[in-house]
This record gives sequence, structure tokens and C-alpha cells, in this order.
Amino acid sequence: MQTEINFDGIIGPSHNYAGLSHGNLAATKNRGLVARPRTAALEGVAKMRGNIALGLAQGILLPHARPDQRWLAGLATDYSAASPLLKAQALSASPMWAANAATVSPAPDTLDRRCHLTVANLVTMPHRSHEWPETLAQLRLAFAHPAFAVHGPVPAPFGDEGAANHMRLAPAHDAPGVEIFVYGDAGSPFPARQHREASEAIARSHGVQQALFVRQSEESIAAGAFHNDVVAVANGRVLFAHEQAFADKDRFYTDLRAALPQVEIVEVPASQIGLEDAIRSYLFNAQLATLPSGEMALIVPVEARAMPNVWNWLEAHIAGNGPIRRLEVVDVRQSMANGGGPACLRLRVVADPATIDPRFLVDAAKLDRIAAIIARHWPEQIAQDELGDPALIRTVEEARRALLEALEIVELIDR
Ligand code: SUG
Repeated sequence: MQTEINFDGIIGPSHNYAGLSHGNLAATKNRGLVARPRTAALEGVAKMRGNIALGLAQGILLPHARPDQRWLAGLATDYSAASPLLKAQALSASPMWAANAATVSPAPDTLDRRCHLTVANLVTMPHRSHEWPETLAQLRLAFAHPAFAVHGPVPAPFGDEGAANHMRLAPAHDAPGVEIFVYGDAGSPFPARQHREASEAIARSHGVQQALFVRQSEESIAAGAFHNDVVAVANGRVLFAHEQAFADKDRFYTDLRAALPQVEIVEVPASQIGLEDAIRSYLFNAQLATLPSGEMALIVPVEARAMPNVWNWLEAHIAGNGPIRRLEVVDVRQSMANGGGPACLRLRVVADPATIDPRFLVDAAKLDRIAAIIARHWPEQIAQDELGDPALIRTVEEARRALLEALEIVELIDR
């Protein structure tokens, strides 16, 4: 049976605040803070536990080898000799944000009725540009079944940031849907990370039958929406978006209604929640999920509850007749401080769980085992002036190895 499975990136042992992402206001503001990798990873596990308790199917993606010595070797150096900036770029735990791992077109949407995944090249940010080879290796393991087609990255210079700029609307998960590819344009002070050329290439290679290409508004990029999933999220036949998310909104909504007449658009007006508050609260970086009862839940970060205008809007929506029937609040503050909310931490795949390598699927008992490894091996904290410390690097490398061994995903250890 085709169902939606959320694959969360397990937050890696090198999680730290190096301020590497220009245009990501939280990450820039928190540069230099002392990070708590163990707390961070346990927050991520708790979020997954909560989703399982809601009756949702849950998978994992794994922390990458960090520092990325292969990438450094390609730059003719190694970790000990690298500059402080290169060290931070090689050590980043950014693969935790699984929404940026790949773009996924579920089987009902594609010409050959296979589920297509294209690994994201993430070329805009140096610290993320070297994620794709290991992500691809993980995807090829998890989705080796012929029900899937796993594609390599779109070639540079066309930036692709994966599912963070891709939404799918469909009457049901297992019915044909319309896929929305949101791209940015230069013009704001911050880089547009998703290029239209990349989105179009992916839609072509996946054989997507109904695709819309929509430009992100310049004001949202300028306000810090470095990915569309900071200002919009979709599930089933519901699009939940900020009024200022898209450049040519009227045309987009008209095209969307033509493609999916039953679509329900829930728009938050700027007069009630300004772009800045939407981005600070990460209201839209929520998981919008259909529960087994058929009801839709919005899984928001604690930061959304802390802002009165945001929380009031949400409560009014629930009290009214809107399609979102339930609110869940999760604490992923360590990730949030780097600009990654509940939605950033997961990659959605619609598939039959029986076609997925079971090592990448989790239940509550497996999460307990993972949490025990994190509690034992993940560093309690990392300060920026420790990035050059060989003892820290040993701890980070050993922690990942312990996790992969426990999960028996040993193919990735010395890939
Ligand atoms: O790419 N932060 C990530 C956050 C990604 C959020 N993902 C989605 N919106 N889907 C980024 O900007 C900060 C790392 C640092 O600065 O050290 C970082 O990479």
C-alpha cells in the first residue's frame, strides 16, 4: 500500500553554529553560539517519536562522514591543514536537513509510474555542495527496489535544493497529483538557491505529468525565506502559504485550480502575520500531515507558539472550519537556531514501505536504540574554537561509526 513516509535526517555529532549560510537569518545571527549536538539529535528523535505516535510512517537518513575528507582531498588538503573556513565547511552537520536531500516525485505522478528521486546538488553553499555523493549512496541503498528510480544531481551551475522548493498536491497520496516547483531569481540581497533550469530538468527526467513552475517572491527571499518551505507547505489537496510567498500569485492560483479543482488554499494575510514573523516563527516550516483518521495535523515548532499573533491565527483556524484540524508542537530548537525547522528535517516519500530497505525505517523501539547511541557517543557541546581539536574530530568520527554499526548500515562506513 502506498503511503507517505517521512525520512528524517538524524542530526549528526558535528552539529555546530558556524554561520555558513548567507541569507539564512537564524544561522547568521547564531554564528558562534555553543552548539549541543547531543541535545539536537535527541530533539530530532523525539520529533520522530511524536510522528510515530500520531500514526505516521517514519524513516531515517544518516549523518554523513564528517569531516568530509574526500571533499578536502579534492581540494588538495586535509582537515588538519585546512583553513578555519574550510574546516567548518567540511565539518557541517547540514545533511540533517533532509528536505534538501532530494526532490521526490511519487509514482502516481510520473509517466513510468515509478517513484523518482533526484539528489539535490546544493551548489549554492560550499558547505552543502559536498553532501550529494553520500546522500546519493544512501538513497541508492534505501530505494534500491525497481519501484524507484534514483537520479544523480542536476549539473552545476543550476542550483537545486531538493524538496524544500517542491510541493505536491493530490486528492490522496496514492492518486495522481500536481507538482509545484518553486524557484528563485536573483534580485534580492541574498542568493536564490533554486534555479528554474534545475526544476525543469527534474520535472523532465522524472516524467512528471502535471508540473507548475512558480517563482518565489523577491520580498520573501529578502526577508530570509531562503527556501520556499519557509513560507509555504502543501499536503493532500491543501496549500498553506503566506500571502507574499509567490511572485505571480494570482496566475499561480488560477493554474493550480485548473490542475486540481478540489484544491483548498489556506493563505495567511500579511496584515495578520508579517513575512518577518512568519519566518521568525517558522510557522510554514511545519509538517502538514494526514493522520490515519483522515484529519490533517500541522506539526509546528515551539517558536510558533511563542509568538502571540502566530499562535492566535493558528488557534482561530482550528476553531473555525479550516482544513487543518489539529496542532502539534515540537521542540527542535537546536536545529531551528541554524534555520532548520520541523519540515527541513524530513524528506517525504510516497511509497509502499515493503519496497524500502528496512534498515532505513524506524519504529519506537529502534528509536530507543538510536537515542541510546546518541546519548553515549554524541558530544555534549561544540564551541567554534574547538573545530580544530583532533579529539573532537575523533569523537565525531567514532560516533557516526557506532550508529552505522548498530543499524547495520555498514556499506556507508568506508564508502
Ligand atoms: O541550508 N542551515 C541550513 C538550513 C536548511 C533548512 N532547510 C530547509 N528550509 N528545507 C541551510 O541554510 C547552517 C549551517 C551553518 O551555518 O553552520 C545551514 O546550513
